[in-house]
Amino acid sequence: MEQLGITVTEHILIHQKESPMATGRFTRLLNELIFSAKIISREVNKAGLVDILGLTGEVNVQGENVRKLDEFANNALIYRMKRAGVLCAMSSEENAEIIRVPDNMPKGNYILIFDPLDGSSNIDVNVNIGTIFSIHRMVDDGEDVSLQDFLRYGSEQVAAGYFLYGPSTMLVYTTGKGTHGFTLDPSVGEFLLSHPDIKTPEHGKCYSVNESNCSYWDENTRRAVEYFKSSETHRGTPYSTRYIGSLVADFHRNMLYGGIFMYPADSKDPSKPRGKLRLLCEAAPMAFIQEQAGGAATDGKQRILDIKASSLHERIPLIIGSRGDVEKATSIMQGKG
Ligand code: AHM
Ligand code: MG
Repeated sequence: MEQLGITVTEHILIHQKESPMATGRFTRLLNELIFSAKIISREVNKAGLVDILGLTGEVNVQGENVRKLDEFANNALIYRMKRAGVLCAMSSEENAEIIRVPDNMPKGNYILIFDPLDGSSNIDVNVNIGTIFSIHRMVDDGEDVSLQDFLRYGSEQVAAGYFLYGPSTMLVYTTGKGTHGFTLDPSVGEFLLSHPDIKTPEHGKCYSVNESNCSYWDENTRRAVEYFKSSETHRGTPYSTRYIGSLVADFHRNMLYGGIFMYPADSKDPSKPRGKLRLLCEAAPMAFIQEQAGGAATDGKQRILDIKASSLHERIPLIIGSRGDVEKATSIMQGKG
């Protein structure tokens, strides 16, 4: 019989025997995320056709203008996930405070952190955007959920992933047993396994960084980027620049082809001295996914997954991608060359 493909749920069930955390509740959580992402994907796909593009006129907690699709994605996720019966609280890039599941709704012991629509500057121009998620368990089931349940090490995540809204919609996720990619087949409405056990090449051919910020970088950061533009690379030729400005899209390409993505500290820019990307909803989940694909992620000093968050919306420098390239960049950034 023709191979009909493996859905995400089947994939979880197949691996359930190896994974004690793959309980029915986790499958439920993932299925609710998938349903939310299908709804977001539908809106993204018709974005040019209806009056949903453009700014809402509000400013989010990060001080950025909120775009309509951002708000739609945020509301869809909060609405669905509150009712999933498996979470006790959530945190969104768009909300200043944690979002608790109300007492009149069924709760579980999972914590969900998400960026509802990452790469929002690309929404209006039909370029890839994504949803990033990170899942933790409560520190102590017996206690009421608190901020401390969110301020965790990345290494404590039980799962992380992203949905990429591109020419096709993809889900890439890990539960700590490899990184797996699924592509939405719109004709049957299911994500089918398309990229089992993704492995990032040890070195890549491209570097991704917003180089217009270079006057804000310190000298070692500038030297690290210069290295990838030189004939000193392991290839003996410069890497190509590839920068979309959508973390999910830049990350996805580099993970599959090999390469390095950097959003370093703009130490001389008072508006983002600690980098731009958020530790909990961007850097930590991407680091988990990348490590499970054989790559690496640091803040230029230490492994991202070894960093404990000190606030919900903490920003952090991010150097992520092929292990050999990340190690080289980190070494130069530490002044070791
Ligand atoms: P967002 O979550 O508001 O969309 O911001 C995060 C995005 C990332 O997707 C991307 O890597 C980065 O911001 C691009 O920033 P810049 O435009 O400064 O290069
Ligand atoms: Mg983002």
